[in-house]
Amino acid sequence: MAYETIIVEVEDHVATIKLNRPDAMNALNSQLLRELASALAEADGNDKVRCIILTGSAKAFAAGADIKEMSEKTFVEMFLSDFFGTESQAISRTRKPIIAAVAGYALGGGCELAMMCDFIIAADTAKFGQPEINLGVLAGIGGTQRLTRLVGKAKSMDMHLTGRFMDAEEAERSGLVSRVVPAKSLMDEAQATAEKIAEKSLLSTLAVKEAVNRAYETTLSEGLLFERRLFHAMFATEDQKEGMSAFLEKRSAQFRDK
Ligand code: CO8
Repeated sequence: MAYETIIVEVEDHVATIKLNRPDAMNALNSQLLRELASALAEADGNDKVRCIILTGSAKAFAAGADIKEMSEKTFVEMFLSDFFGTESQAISRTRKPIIAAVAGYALGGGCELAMMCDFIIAADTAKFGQPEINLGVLAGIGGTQRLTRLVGKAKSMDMHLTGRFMDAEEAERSGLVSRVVPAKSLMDEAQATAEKIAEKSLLSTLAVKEAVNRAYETTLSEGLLFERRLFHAMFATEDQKEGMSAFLEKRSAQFRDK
């Protein structure tokens, strides 16, 4: 499918989706989010793809929802269209792992989009923020919920109430990003990480994603049971036999997603 606001490339087993609205710092408008949801669904359904990278430009991952598109809207329009609701739910439904590779600004909806991914690798130039308060609104696609779970209440309140930006080093220290790399190696690092994930059994990969995400949705005892049952279920797969035999035979495993 042809897209206007994103660029999609598939290399080996990795689909890279690049946000591409350079004149607007990759601000997220309805078209971009629709296209992104569609590209993610395509990647999810493409048997060749085993991991997805979402990225922006050197200057901006995304500087937030498109303020020009939103500024004149009424409550009735926002509510009736469930503005960004369908698209953001579609993004979160992606089953394959998504790595956000973030350089430059990830603000407002841009920070929220990065947090919808499974983990964030940040360039040392990355700047995260939830500055919606400066516009007389607040985060609307998960910022108050996901940032709080990732960095805790104190820092989340600080970010949302002051609108200040967090640099990459603070973001790593706070648990928002999994690692920080020099800007020039961001995409190589993301690609190498995605390829490493792509080598695993897709069965375990999808199970890991479901189990970790379940930690946000349920009690500890239910989550532990869910994880244990998934672990038991893996023993119905050929990949479990292959993975454990390969270890014992001191060779690398050849997973077949069976
Ligand atoms: N929307 C639209 N256009 C934008 C946005 C944006 N969020 N951010 C930047 N741009 C545009 C600018 O208007 C400018 O365009 P032009 O050249 O036509 O004037 C161009 O990008 C370059 O921007 P700047 O000249 O401002 O570049 P600077 O380097 O001086 O500053 C910043 C870069 C710091 C990123 C600055 O542009 C900025 O502060 N941007 C806005 C950040 C912001 O407030 N983000 C939050 C937006 S609201 C939001 O995300 C809500 C999400 C929830 C939606 C929920 C729906 C249910």
